[in-house]
Amino acid sequence: MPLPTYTPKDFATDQDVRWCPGCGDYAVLTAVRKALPKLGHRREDYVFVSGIGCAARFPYYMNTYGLHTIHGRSLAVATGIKLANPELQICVVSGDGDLFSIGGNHTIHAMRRNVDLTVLLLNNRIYGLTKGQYSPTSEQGKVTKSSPMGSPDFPVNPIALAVASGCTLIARTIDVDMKHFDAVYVRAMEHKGTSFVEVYQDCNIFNHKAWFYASQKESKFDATVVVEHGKPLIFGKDRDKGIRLRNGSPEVVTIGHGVSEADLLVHDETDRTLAFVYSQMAHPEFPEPIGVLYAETGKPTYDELVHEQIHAAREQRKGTEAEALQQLLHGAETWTVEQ
Ligand SMILES: Cc1ncc(C[n+]2csc(CCOP(=O)(O)OP(=O)(O)O)c2C)c(N)n1
Ligand code: SF4
Repeated sequence: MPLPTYTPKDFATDQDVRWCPGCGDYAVLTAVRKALPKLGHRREDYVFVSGIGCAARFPYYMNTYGLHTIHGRSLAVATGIKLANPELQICVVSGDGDLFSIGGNHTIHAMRRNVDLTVLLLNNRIYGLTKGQYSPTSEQGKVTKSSPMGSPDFPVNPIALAVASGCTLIARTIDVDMKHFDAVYVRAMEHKGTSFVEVYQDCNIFNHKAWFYASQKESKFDATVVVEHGKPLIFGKDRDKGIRLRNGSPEVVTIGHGVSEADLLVHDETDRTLAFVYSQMAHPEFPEPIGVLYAETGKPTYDELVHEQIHAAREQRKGTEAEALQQLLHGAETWTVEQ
């Protein structure tokens, strides 16, 4: 059957969107609804899965299948859904607390297993829903109601963690940059394997302006560098600055002062070591890399491998499914506990 021609409206629900006015989650919701019609799947093939938090309200607002699960368990549930029906297109949307604190374990394991799904981390560096406690991505020294003397924790680095966990597509984008978000999101959803997108998201109530250096036009050209495969890392309002590698470490240089474009680092999205280098580039010392930082194709996905085993087990089986179950129940792997 030919695919219906969708518009963003087809993905909207009749639910009142209950985020605070000005929250960055609105822009992400709009951008996701705009991107889905380009992906070429039926609406009923999408499943949006979330944990608990403000960002985790996302599935209510998408006219697709969806599950609002429990805190930190979105990826465990999403993995189960993918295994049960590998045809589904799964997008997990949740916050930094949900995905990196209580759910940190599941995030690592989904990534290392290369489950075929997309994770959208709406990173506002705070717990929004529970009213502004520090989160695993909050900067050290962050003063909140739960850390009146400043958080003693050093933050988790989501991109470095994704690199270390073996994630096969790793990207970063910003809530207000809809065009950039769109390109990155389409790429992530089309990727076979785990794709992870860190979205710098403004929580204008509890952590306003946390990412303004990267999102506002006065500062973003100097504070970020957009990476594109095969292109040199050039940035700055006048596009006169670049990144050079020296002994494996990045260095900010000014083009024209004994440095030419040919000296600059050229983005190679297939280079995991480079992705780790990018994860270490932090404002204000460096511009922060934005875009698809790493993409690996050809690695088998968890769901494929599990289904290969199911297929192989069925091939080896003699008789009907019912007989196989009986064989299993009466098989050699049973024992009697003596009184
Ligand atoms: C088991 C459990 N522990 C704690 C909570 C309380 N809780 C709800 S949401 C949340 C964190 C939300 O922060 P984040 O994931 O960053 O999402 P945001 O609200 O900022 O979008 C916490 C700690 C809970 N609901 N369940
Ligand atoms: S508390 Fe923050 S993250 Fe939650 S809806 Fe309000 S602005 Fe958005």
